[in-house]
Amino acid sequence: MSALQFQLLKESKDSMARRGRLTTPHAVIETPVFMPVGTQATVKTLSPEEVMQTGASIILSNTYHLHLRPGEEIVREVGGLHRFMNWPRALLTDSGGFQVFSLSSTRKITEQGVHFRSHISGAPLFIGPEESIAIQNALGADIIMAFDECPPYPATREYVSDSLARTTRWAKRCQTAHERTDDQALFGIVQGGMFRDLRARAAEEITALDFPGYALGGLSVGEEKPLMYEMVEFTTPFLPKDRPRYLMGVGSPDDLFEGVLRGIDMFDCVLPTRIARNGTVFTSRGKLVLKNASNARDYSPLDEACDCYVCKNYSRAYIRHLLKAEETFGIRLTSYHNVHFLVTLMAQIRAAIEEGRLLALRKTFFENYGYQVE
Ligand code: PRF
Ligand code: ZN
Repeated sequence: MSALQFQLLKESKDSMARRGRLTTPHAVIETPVFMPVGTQATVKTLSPEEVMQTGASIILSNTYHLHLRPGEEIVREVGGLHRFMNWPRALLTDSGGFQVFSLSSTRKITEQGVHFRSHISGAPLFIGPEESIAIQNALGADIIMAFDECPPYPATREYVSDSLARTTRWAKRCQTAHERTDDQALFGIVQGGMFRDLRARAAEEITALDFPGYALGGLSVGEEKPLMYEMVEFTTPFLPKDRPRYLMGVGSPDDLFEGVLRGIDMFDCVLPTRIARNGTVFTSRGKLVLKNASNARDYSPLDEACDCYVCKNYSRAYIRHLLKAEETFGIRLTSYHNVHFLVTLMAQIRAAIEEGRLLALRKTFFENYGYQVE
């Protein structure tokens, strides 16, 4: 029994969108899917029961953070990450490659791996492909990621070319190091920066290694959105149709539509929980900044079109008051609503793919949300 099955249920006729089903040891995941981020083994401010009530079936967590604190040995000892955080559904861990670059200081990259300093203690540390996989095997997520390098943007083609060659060599070492093939699926990551030929080369090299799923890395790193969409559209045709495709670190409402239309099945993003902690919520009519004075006497829900627990029970005025008073319940309510919003949007996208009306849904969504489509 392999750790992961992917069924392609339907392909759109008028776009590259796909409707699929991922079966993992802990959950059956309908795709396209949005994965809320639980960096430190918690989706910030929410209990696992609450995350489940939003409809989420899989959470992303981070190797880098859990290795630094509490350390994978503690997680392994109690029976793995699912039990440690009391989340019974599916988990995906990112490899640490990206976080080492975005969070730690004084990193040095060698063929062996990355030397860096902990952003918590300052201690010198090292993670390479073998270390990342050993940590991810100890954590026990359903899906684990290859250890890669995400080049900065902009970067020269020479840098990106050398970097992607190293990412391919690391990907092979990850496969060799991976010991829990029965219950953990290891995904490959396609890098290549913003260069089409390098994306093509990366996709060919990584798919030749035959992973059960493929991620697009190195996107949403500061480039303009049209360029990101162009790179996604160019790259997905190089990936096998019968494997899931994951666009890493991407997940605003517009990005979800644009990614799905270009053949992406999985997304993760800190956006819903991050903006929630600044008091901003997604609504069907665009983003709402709760602290604005216009909400002080607004007794309507965050979103009239939302049927979540928060929108059924609390007003904009009340939640604004909580945020202004720095009551933690306020950011719990905005976090819950925002995660529910993206998970529900994805369910609407899946239904639209099934019924052949994804482009129509996108048009009405953006007319209301305030963007102009076409
Ligand atoms: N690699 C890994 N994780 C990531 C990325 C990447 O390129 C990105 C880029 N958006 C987000 N998370 N391993
Ligand atoms: Zn709501």
